[in-house]
Amino acid sequence: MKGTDMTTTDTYRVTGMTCEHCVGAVTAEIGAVAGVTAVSVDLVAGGTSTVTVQSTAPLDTTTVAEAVDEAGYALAGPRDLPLA
Ligand SMILES: [Cu+2]
Repeated sequence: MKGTDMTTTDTYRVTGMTCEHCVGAVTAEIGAVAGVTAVSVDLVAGGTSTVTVQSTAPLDTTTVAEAVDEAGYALAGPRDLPLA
């Protein structure tokens, strides 16, 4: 065992979200992924929203994509967003 508070933060882009209900659905689905400790969504209604996910270990992009798909939305790009 090394560190105790290892946290990975990844940023994803999700399209198709339009309101707080969408945010709630995506937050719940991604939040249910094993290892995820926090999900925050920067909503861009009708555009490409930014979803920041914190987890105890690096997540598999496919797993996140499936969670987003489950919520009814689409992952637009994997962890490739440099936050300005
Ligand atoms: Cu909505």
